[in-house]
This record gives sequence, structure tokens and C-alpha cells, in this order.
Amino acid sequence: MSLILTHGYFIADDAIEQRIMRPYPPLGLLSISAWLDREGLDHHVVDATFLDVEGYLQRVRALRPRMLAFYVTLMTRRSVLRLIAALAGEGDGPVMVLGGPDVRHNAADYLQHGAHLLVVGEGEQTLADVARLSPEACRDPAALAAIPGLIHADAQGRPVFTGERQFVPELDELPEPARHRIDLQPYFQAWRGAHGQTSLNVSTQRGCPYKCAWCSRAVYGTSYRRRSPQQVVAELRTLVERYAPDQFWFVDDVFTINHNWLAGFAQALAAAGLRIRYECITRADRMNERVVQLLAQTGCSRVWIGAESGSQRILDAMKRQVRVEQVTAMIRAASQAGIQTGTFLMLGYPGETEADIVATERYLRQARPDLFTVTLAYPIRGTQFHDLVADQATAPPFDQGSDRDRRYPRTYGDAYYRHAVRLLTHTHAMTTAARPFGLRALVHRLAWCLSRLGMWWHRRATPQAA
Ligand code: B12
Ligand code: SF4
Repeated sequence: MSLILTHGYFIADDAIEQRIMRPYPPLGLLSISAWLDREGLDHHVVDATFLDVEGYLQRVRALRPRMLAFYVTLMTRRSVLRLIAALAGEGDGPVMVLGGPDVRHNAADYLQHGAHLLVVGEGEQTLADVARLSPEACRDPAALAAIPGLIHADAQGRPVFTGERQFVPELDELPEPARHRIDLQPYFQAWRGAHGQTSLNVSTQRGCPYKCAWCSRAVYGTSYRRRSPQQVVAELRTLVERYAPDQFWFVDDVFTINHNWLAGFAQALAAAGLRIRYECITRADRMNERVVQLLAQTGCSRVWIGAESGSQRILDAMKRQVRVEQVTAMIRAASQAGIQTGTFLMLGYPGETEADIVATERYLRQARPDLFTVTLAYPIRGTQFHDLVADQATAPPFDQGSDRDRRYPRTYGDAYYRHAVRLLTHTHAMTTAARPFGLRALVHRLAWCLSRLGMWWHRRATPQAA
């Protein structure tokens, strides 16, 4: 009878990822696994990513779990709930524990759908305490009350929170994620097949002190902690020696938030004689010319700079605390330093009108990032954005969808935004075309005109917004 750390992400079911094919190991689970190892707590890690559901269920059942601990995000919610239903068994089945960003603000729903315990926030210490409990103690409110960071149900099924768990004060105390516990070869094969190179994810920071209105900070709140540059470089060196990845992906929320840290990282890499290539995400207001130089010097090959909108009015409504000109300037500066650039865009935020979308398009033309992604805004529970539209929003039943399916009255109808997304795609293709007057650029120009026409047409169909 064992404890299993696992998740509900099956890459075969993810049509978008099939196209992108940039899979990464579940870092949070592997970090918890390493912590349990250090505490001498026996467990298994079952990585669902490259399995099919049948193969996954067989593997889990063969381990005869007494406790199943799932990582869950809004994207894997439905899958995890199905796995719980399939694995619950008769009578005293395994204790179902859930952790990750989706549990804090959906506690009552998860408890009603088969979860016994929810780990809120950082998982290492809390799950270690839970792992030490007997199955009977997992159902005993008095035993659970002694473990901060947990939510369980009272006799009426209502959530009971045992209180916030203090974060691990020094991230250097965390052991290196237990990557050896899962098979990394399918990840590398997928990467090689799609991109001819491999990549591994690494975390150097936890938390973000900013308060963007749509961003979920259910795990780390507005805290900010960072590992020492020396410890990060030691982990990178181990990974290079063990797996020789072609590049790294720093999963940190704002990689350049602390300029002294970045300078220390550059020094530590140089002192270790380590040359790496990496990709990261950051904010334009935490960049300047020197930061761009440090990024280039430390091997940053691609930087994603959050934009979300090219309209200052919408950025302010989102509480992004950044100016459009800063984002444009930093994308240009990074490009000039030879770093590939990417930017994230969001359409349909409350209050956004066509004038704002036109401003976003203008930003895309002026900044000319190499890559961009565009998302239709959706309110995640626990965010200010969610609270703003909660009164008017409708959502499918909890186990049938996710926050992405939550509907609220956007300025225009769905068809309008489909054209607006295409408009941005064609704008980007036109402005980054190698030959601005070549056939490809011309085709995009024509398609751009059709998208604009489509926007106009569907705007007319939304009388209140026209
Ligand atoms: C990297 C990342 C990605 C990468 C994923 C690649 C990868 N695997 O590395 C990419 C860019 C692809 C991505 C995509 C998306 N992401 Co993302 N992503 C992140 C990010 C920035 C870091 C995740 C990470 O590795 N953290 C480091 C580890 C150490 O932390 P952790 O995973 O949170 O684990 C800790 C706790 O959660 C807990 N825990 C974790 N697992 C478990 C398990 C158990 C049993 C327990 C008890 C506890 C526990 O303990 C861990 C250690 O303390 C987070 C934000 C963040 N800062 O965490 C968002 C985040 C997870 N993503 C989010 C979202 C919304 C998305 C997208 C839906 C965005 C979109 N396109 O609309 C997509 C969905 C993709 C998909 N198919 O699932 C949200 C999730 C919100 C929610 N309520 O579920 C987050 C929180 C961002 C945000 N602030 O809003 N993402
Ligand atoms: S969007 Fe980025 S900068 Fe804003 S709060 Fe979230 S992690 Fe922080």
C-alpha cells in the first residue's frame, strides 16, 4: 500500500500541445517528491503525460495506493475528477489529496467531487505531514486540525481550513526536484522530434509581488523568494551533466525582477564556466538596457515580455502597472541584442472596445516581437477579474468545464473576437514577413482586410457596442 504523487495531464488529449509539442515534467510534484525523499517518506510518482488513461489506471492500481495525491490546474480539473471517480474504489478506497493552483478557490466543489483533503499553497511541508498520517487519521478532524495548509470537509461537507502554512523561508533549503523519479526520455524524444533539440524546466523563484487583475496567485500569493544564484547554477550543472539538454526554460513569473540577482547569476555562471541557453518570462518595467545585456550574456535565447494589451486604458484596468511604450521599447532592445522575443496578448477584457483592439494591433506592428500568443480573457476564481464579472458570469457544472468556459458579457460577440484574433495573426505575419511585398505578405494583407471586414460586420450585430 503506497502513497502516489500524480497528475491528470495526458498529452495525447491536448490538441494544442500536439501542435506545439513543448512538454515539460511536472516540476511541483517532483519538488514535493524530493522533499518526501529527504524526510524518509516512501512514495511513488506516476507521470500521466505520455500514458493513455487505461495504461495509467493499470499502473496506479498495481501500486495499491492508500493515498493518491494529485496536482491540479484549471486545465486538468475534469481529467483529475474522472481519475478520482475511477480510482475511488468501494468502501475505504485511497485517500484523495489534491494540491496545486486550482484548489484554494474551488475547495467546496472539489470536496463534493471526491477529494478528501486539499493542500493549499506550497505543497512540500503540508504533504509530508499528511503522508505521515494513517488512513484513519486522514478522516479525523482533530488530527487534521494540527496540520496547517489543509482544507477538509466537516460532517455537513462544508470546507474547513486549518490555516495558512508558512512558506519554506529559504528556497535554498529545497532539495533539487526528483527528476530521476520519472522517465524523461519521452519528453526529450517529443522535443527532438518536433524541434531537433531538448529542453528542461527549472524554477529559481517563487511568487510574484504584482497584482495583475486576471492572474491567479493561489499558490504563492504575493510573496517573492529566490534561490541563490550559486544553487541555481549548481542545479543547472547537474542537469547538463546528467541530461545534456540543449536549453532550459525558467518557469519563474518575472525572471528579471531582481537586477542584483541577475548580475549574481551572470557571475555564478561565469565562475562555474557554464554556458547555457534558456528561455524566460518577464515584465518590461523590470528591464532596462543593462538587464538586456545580462540576459544576452547569461544565454537567454528567447524572452517573453508580458503585454496583454496595446491600450494603456486596458492595461490600467488590468492593474498591470506597466506602460505600452516600455513594453515596445524592451521588445526592441531585446531583439537588437539578438534575443528572440515573444509577447502575450489578451482580447475581450471587460471594457475593451474596438479602439483598444486597434491600439493592440498598433503595438504589435511597432514592437515587432518574433512570436506572440493571443488568449480570449477568462476569469479565474480568486482573481479580481473574476470578482468584477462574477454577478453576470455563467459557468458549466464544476466537473464539466473550467474557468476557461466561464462566460461573461463581453463587449462584442464570439464571432467578432474570432476575426479580431485573426486580424492580430495577419498583422504579425505581415510585419514580420521577410519580404514585405512578397506573395506571403500579400496573402496576409488580403486576409487582414477580410478580418477587418468581419469585425465590422459582427460589431454591427452587437447593437449596444456598435
Ligand atoms: C510554467 C507554467 C506554464 C507552462 C507549463 C510548462 C511546464 N510544465 O512547465 C505553460 C507556458 C505551457 C503554461 C500554460 C498554461 N498555464 Co501555466 N503556469 C506556469 C507557471 C508560470 C509555473 C508552473 C511551475 O512550474 N511552477 C513551479 C512549481 C514548483 O510550483 P507549482 O507547480 O505551483 O507547485 C507547487 C504547488 O502548486 C503545490 N503542488 C503542486 N503539485 C502538487 C501536488 C500535490 C499532490 C500537492 C499536495 C501540492 C502540489 O506544491 C508545489 C511546490 O510547492 C504557473 C504560475 C506559477 N508561478 O506557478 C502558471 C499556471 C500554473 N498556469 C496557469 C494557466 C491558467 C495556464 C494556461 C491555461 C494559460 C492559457 N493558455 O490560458 C495554460 C494551460 C496549459 C495546459 N495545457 O495545461 C495558471 C493556473 C491557474 C489555475 N487556477 O489552475 C497558473 C497558476 C498561472 C496564473 N498565475 O494564473 N503554464
Ligand atoms: S501576470 Fe505576471 S506580473 Fe502579473 S501578477 Fe501574474 S505573475 Fe505577476
